[in-house]
Amino acid sequence: MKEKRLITAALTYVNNIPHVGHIVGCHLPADIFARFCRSYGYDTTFVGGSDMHGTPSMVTAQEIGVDVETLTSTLHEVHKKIYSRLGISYDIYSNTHTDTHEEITDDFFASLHKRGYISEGTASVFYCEHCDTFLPDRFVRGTCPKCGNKEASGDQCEKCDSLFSPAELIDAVCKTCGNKAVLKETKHIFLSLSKGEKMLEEYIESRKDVWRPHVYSEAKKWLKEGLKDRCISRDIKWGFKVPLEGYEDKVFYVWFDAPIGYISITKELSNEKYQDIWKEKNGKIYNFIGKDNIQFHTVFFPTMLLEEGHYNTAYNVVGLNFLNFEGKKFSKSKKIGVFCNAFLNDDVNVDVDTMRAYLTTIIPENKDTDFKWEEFKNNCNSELVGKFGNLFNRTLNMVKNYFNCHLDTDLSVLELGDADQEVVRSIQEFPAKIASAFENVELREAYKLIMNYAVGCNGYIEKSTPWSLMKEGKTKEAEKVLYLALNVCASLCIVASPIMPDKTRRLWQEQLGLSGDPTSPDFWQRASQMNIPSSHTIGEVSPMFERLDDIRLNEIKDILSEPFDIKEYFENKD
Ligand code: B3M
Ligand code: ZN
Repeated sequence: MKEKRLITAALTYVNNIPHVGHIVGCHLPADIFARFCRSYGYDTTFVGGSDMHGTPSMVTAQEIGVDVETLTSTLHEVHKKIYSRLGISYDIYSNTHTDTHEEITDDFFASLHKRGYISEGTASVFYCEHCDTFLPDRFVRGTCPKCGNKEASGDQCEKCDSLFSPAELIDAVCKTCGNKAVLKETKHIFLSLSKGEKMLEEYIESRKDVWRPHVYSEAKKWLKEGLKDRCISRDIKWGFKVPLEGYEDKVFYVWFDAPIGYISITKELSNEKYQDIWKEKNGKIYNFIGKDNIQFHTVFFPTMLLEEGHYNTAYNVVGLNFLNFEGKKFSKSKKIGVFCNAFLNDDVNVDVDTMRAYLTTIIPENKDTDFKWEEFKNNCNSELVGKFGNLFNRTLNMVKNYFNCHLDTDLSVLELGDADQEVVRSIQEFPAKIASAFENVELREAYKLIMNYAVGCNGYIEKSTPWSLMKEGKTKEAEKVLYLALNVCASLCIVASPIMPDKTRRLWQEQLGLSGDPTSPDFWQRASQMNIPSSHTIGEVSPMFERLDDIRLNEIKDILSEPFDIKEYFENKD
């Protein structure tokens, strides 16, 4: 039976639209991995969605003057469209404001309550007397107790990544009106994390060899500090109401319901998959997340799952680092970055796979990385055009020019010299090496190997000089070289398809003239075989990748550097 895999990408807040940092730090790596898994033959499910609740959306809604429900449901559709345009192959992209999600969240809570993991107590919450309202964490600003950053929000500091309780925040003010924020006692519900500590420790230990070292060590660090009970209700209006008497005016803390979204979105896709993967624990779960979410995915959520007792936990938590832009932090207000709103236009003139290929080279797998336009151009010109595309182009063109698009080769009776044998060996060996890089979620390494594979075959053509063979009348020899090179091209289409799904499908079908689709499930096994029939006619030949000069690069830059004006978007929407 096929191994089942559920791949999740962090559920994005919909308080704005994604920039390229969100894509490269989560959606794209999850997608490449999911595409690989499907192709390799795993029974793969890839789920994602929008994190609708929480205060980030409330802050934006207030700023631009729309209600939070309209804001989130509209932006949810915008996100969905952008991911689909970027080839992110979600089996479902839903959100956390659905009936299914509310039902599962309520059941989850009831079960935790029944099992004795929920307690009632009081918490000191910021209150603004001027605005006459409780202030959620993001509506409060103050000085971080750990690093002194003056722009910390109520419960976390973006500068030093620490989380703290509101009482620890220094000189708190209301973000809306700037007046002093005071702490007020109100009653709340708490999740006991300490009761689950033992189970969590065993779980984290069991993941030691699978999680990346920085993920594992961060989980251990939190464990060592000791798990404090965590308040899971909030005095705000946006979110799911806490289903407990006396708490009717409170909603669940966003980080309580959001990760349960992975479960409910799976169920929304298919009840069978939900039962199988989450309940029967058949299969491996992979969570792709940014580094600021590691604590929630290695400590908070697993403890919830272990205490609830009926659900599967993640096999791997793939924690990714951050992407900077030309050495600076992404910033909409300073127009620093690459924004994705351009992809909302159906006719945007930017090649998606060229972008995906470059982004793959800067996936922040082990450390923060940098987006650089110059590198984008170089990757396009020297890797995609110069290596990968060049191999297809020259091979196909020679088949067209020397053999009128048709090869008749019987490999079984051909005499293979050393160079031929080496290229045959590369077809047998490279796909397995590339698969193992994908399998370990080393996607940059996979990309490098793919390029090396293409370079190896370019070298073979250089060495074998089919053009001279033709001049010397050694037609059969030349045909053999081209036949082997064509097979490398076919194999490359399969192994590169998780990264460049559109280009590889088109190369396979339109240019190599092969049937089937290299991006479809279970195709990978063909990557180490000879896919070109002994009597074969190729398709239309044309360059698949466009060389970028500075003029074209600047055009692309202009298209993608335009920040999204959310206020204007909502004003002009209807
Ligand atoms: N929405 C944080 C973020 O978008 C949060 C992730 C939830 S994953 C369950 O970065
Ligand atoms: Zn106020």
